[in-house]
Amino acid sequence: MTTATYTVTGMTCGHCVSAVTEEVTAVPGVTGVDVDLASGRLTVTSDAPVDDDAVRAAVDEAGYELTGTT
Ligand SMILES: [Cu+2]
Repeated sequence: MTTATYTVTGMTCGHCVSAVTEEVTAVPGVTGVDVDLASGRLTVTSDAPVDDDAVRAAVDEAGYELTGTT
């Protein structure tokens, strides 16, 4: 199992959190998504490492911006 953490900006409420969670959950290989609204931290769990660009595209699709990877 792999866990990757990213920073997302632009989220302001629970709706934003669900939008990001929904889009990122749809990325192939992703098994778990956790979003912390206060810090903008996005934690993605997967069986194998997921392409950062795929996560970035999913966050973009939700209407927000992935500004960092950690
Ligand atoms: Cu919102």
